[in-house]
Amino acid sequence: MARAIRPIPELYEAARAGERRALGRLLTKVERGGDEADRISELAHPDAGRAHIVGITGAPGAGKSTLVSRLVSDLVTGGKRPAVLAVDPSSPLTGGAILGDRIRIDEGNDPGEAPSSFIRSMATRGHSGGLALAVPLAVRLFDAVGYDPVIIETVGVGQVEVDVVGAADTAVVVMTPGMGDAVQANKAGLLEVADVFVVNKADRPGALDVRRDLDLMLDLSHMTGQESDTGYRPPIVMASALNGDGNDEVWAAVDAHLAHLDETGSRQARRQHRIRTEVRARLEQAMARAADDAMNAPDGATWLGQAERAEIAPTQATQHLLHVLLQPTKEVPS
Ligand SMILES: Nc1nc2c(ncn2[C@@H]2O[C@H](COP(=O)(O)OP(=O)(O)O)[C@@H](O)[C@H]2O)c(=O)[nH]1
Ligand SMILES: [Mg+2]
Repeated sequence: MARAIRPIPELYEAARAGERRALGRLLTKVERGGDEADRISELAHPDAGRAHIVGITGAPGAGKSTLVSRLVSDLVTGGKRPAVLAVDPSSPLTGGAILGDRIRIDEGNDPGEAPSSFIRSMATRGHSGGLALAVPLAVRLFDAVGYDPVIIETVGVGQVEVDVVGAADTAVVVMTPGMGDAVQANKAGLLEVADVFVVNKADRPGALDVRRDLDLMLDLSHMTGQESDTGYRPPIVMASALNGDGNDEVWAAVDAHLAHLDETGSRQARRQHRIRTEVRARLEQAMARAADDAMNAPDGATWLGQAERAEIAPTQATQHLLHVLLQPTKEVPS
């Protein structure tokens, strides 16, 4: 029996009323991108803007999922409604899905129950640059339907992850002993984006060395970090996510950073930076699509053919193609 297809505004209202399945459907559309995703963005936009957006990154195996799952339980106990977006740029099958199942089981949520937390893993499914569009939109949706905080967990410490996490209100970088993590983090540019450092697996030998290395690097780089101009130095919190030690301190540091953002007015600056980054990513994607269209358009193909036969220089073909590309074909929506 075919199930009725619910229109997007109806799904959105259901998600706002707490229906998990409706939110899940919307997130699937967000992940797919395109017109439906744009529609969701426009619906969610007026209702969003309240949630504290927290990014968590660190090398695979650092204990991010363990930590996040603990934090989520604590937040729910404290009366919050956290959402987690586990971002994996490479694979559609991530630990995020496993984490989600684990937390759902822990909480005993059933589909009809008002959700106190929501965990979703997201992959690009082969679309490069897709995350740059899908992540901010998924975060906006979580925010709009009432989740706060919205936690973004990444799988690794590549450029994509650094970008994603660096765009959060609060960026948490998780390190562990014995992996040369402090040096790696420095290389990956994490010192610049981190607002809170967590040295996890503090139950293992070498944790204090990581702390010392980090401290030293922060000294040398003369307090880099996004808030350095406001005199903020990212704190280093020792934790053992596995047995829960230091988890309260981790969240206290995250909260303290948010308070700092609010005091200094930097939260608005972060929001603007995020919007700018999202608009740029959308523009770049639209331009890339337009470039392909221009090369396939009859006029464009003619110029391209001439360049291919070396009758004109590629630069000349490009100039002509730019004209084709910039032909106004679509009306600008009001
Ligand atoms: N000894 C120790 N192991 C931990 C701690 N936190 C996580 N782990 C273990 O480290 C492994 C990787 O954890 P996971 O949360 O999946 O890491 P992720 O890849 O960063 O998400 C798992 O086997 C965890 O049980 C900790 O504080 N101490
Ligand atoms: Mg994980």
